[in-house]
Parts: sequence; C-alpha cells; structure tokens
Amino acid sequence: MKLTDTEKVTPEALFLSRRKFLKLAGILGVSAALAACGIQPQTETSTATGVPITGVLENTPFPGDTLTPYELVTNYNNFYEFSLNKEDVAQKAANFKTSPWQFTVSGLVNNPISLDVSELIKKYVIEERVYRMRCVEGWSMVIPWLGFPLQKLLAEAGVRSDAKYVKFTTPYDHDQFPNDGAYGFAWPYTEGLRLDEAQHDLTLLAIGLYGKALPPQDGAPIRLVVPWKYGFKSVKSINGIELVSEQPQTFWSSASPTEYGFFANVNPAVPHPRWAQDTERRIGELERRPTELFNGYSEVAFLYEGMDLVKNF
Ligand SMILES: Nc1nc2c(c(=O)[nH]1)N[C@H]1C(S)=C(S)[C@@H](COP(=O)(O)O)O[C@H]1N2
Ligand SMILES: [Mo]
Repeated sequence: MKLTDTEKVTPEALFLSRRKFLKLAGILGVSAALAACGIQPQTETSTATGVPITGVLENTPFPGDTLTPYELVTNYNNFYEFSLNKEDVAQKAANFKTSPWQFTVSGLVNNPISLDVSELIKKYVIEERVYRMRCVEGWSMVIPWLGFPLQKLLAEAGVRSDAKYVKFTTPYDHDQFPNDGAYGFAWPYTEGLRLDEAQHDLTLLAIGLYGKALPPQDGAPIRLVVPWKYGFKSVKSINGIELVSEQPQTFWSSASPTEYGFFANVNPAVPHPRWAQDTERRIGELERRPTELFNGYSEVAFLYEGMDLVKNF
C-alpha cells in the first residue's frame, strides 16, 4: 500500500482536532455534548476497516508522551500470520475479511456468549485509551486505541469461581492467514492472562485506533491490548476467549519458553538473549530511552506482590 502525502497526515490531524472537541465535551459534560451532537455511543460503532468510530468517551489523559504517527502505527507491524517483515504486513493483510466474524466467550462461565463481533461491540461504550506499547524486540510506540475494558465482557459472561486464567484464541484459517502453519510454530496464535490481570481496568479489547476501526495489520476486527506487558501478549484478531483453570499454553512460550515467559511483564531487569531490555527506541525517534518496569504502569504492581519477577518472567 502506498500512501499519498495527504493520507499520511490526515488521520492524525483529524484525530487531534477531534480530541480538542472531546476535551470541550468533557468541560460541557460529555453526555450533554454527545446528545447535542446527535452521537449515540451504542449504535454507531463499526467493525469495517477505517470507518470512523463516533461517540467515543475519552476518559484517560495522554501519558505525557508524543503519539506515534498513524502512518507508522499502521505500517510497522508484527503479525506473523501475514509476514515476518514488519513493513510488509499492511500490504499482505489488505484483503483480510473481518465480516462475518463470530466471537465466543466459553469455558468456565455461567453465561457463554457467541455473537458476531459487530453485535458484540454495540453492547459497550467505546473509550479512547492512549497507551504505550513496548515490543520485546526493543522498540515502542504510543497508540490512541478505541475499545472497552475486557473486565466488562468477563462480568457479562459471569466468570465461575473455578476459573483462574483467560485464554485468547485466533482463527486457524489458511485462506485468510497465508503464513499460519509456517516455521514450525504452534499455530494458531494463542495467548493467556491470569484472571486478575484480565480483570484489571487497563486491559482493553481494542476495536479501533486514531478514531477509526482497526485496520487488518493492527488486529481487526478486535484485539487484546495489555500495556504493561510485552507486545506479543496483545494478541490480534481474536475470535474467542476461554475461561480455564490451568495456565494455558501460549504461542510464544511454546516456541521458546526461556525467551518468552507467560507473564512477559515489561521489566528492564530481565535480560533477553537477543535484545537489550533496559532501553528501547520509540518508532519515529533515533535516541533510545530507558525502559520502565511494567512499561511505566506502576498501578499494576499490586498484582505481583510477593512474586519473584525475574523467575516468573
Ligand atoms: N495474532 C497475532 N497477534 C500478535 C502478533 C502476531 O504475530 N499475531 N504479534 C504480536 C507482537 S510481537 C506485537 S509487538 C504486537 C504488535 O502490534 P501492532 O502491530 O499493532 O503495533 O502485536 C502482537 N499480536
Ligand atoms: Mo513484539
């Protein structure tokens, strides 16, 4: 995909001007302002790629970081189902079909859910969350996501008391993912969280970025975002969530348990055999900067009290 100069700058410029509107909405009282503009948060969300998502509630401040430009967020991607080359993913994923897209919540729940994702997302108020994202390869971005906290979906499903972990699944569909099956990996891509991690308010199910529906390369139609963990935990294009009693096997820890732990909390004190973990490079910048424990999200530290973070990496 080749972007024209206008396309390169427009989404970000639009996004920033819309943010100004949202700030104003905040001052006026969000619901009154949204009503005045005829915005209906519950009905105008869409999963179609690139479609603007309106009626978003902005409830988290900027973390004081500069946003990574839209062009970089959508053209520098890890998505092994399409390509191992980060700059190729956007083009290889361009025809990815995200409708229909059945989404299920199953396992140890009282009310299993099975819905098309377009129906699922209508049930939730879509929020904007600006999060830092740190890849284990030593690079990072700052991305304005749109989505809703996973805990809301879990509450609706009614998690049973014997559930201890959450497993995330992706389709095993060779027609859609040209690479799945390749390189001896344990396809399809799966991930997992401990239940309390999944229920933390920071843990997001994202359906958009920069004010629009997710493009395929960033995990359309719905993906996980866990900002205090390395990027590989934030599994893209998920079609199912399963509540389980045992720690699930995951794609990356099956590939190399000594390199990719189950917890994968961003931690400058845990070395990696191939990449420096005490510093990182923001995509779009040249200088490296120090990496922070939990990617700077110290509010999650209580989840790991008494745990040896180096052993349990
Ligand atoms: N299904 C799937 N999800 C995935 C990956 C992948 O290869 N397949 N790569 C992960 C890695 S390593 C990173 S760093 C992030 C990158 O997200 P982004 O391309 O939207 O920045 O997605 C994660 N989610
Ligand atoms: Mo990554």
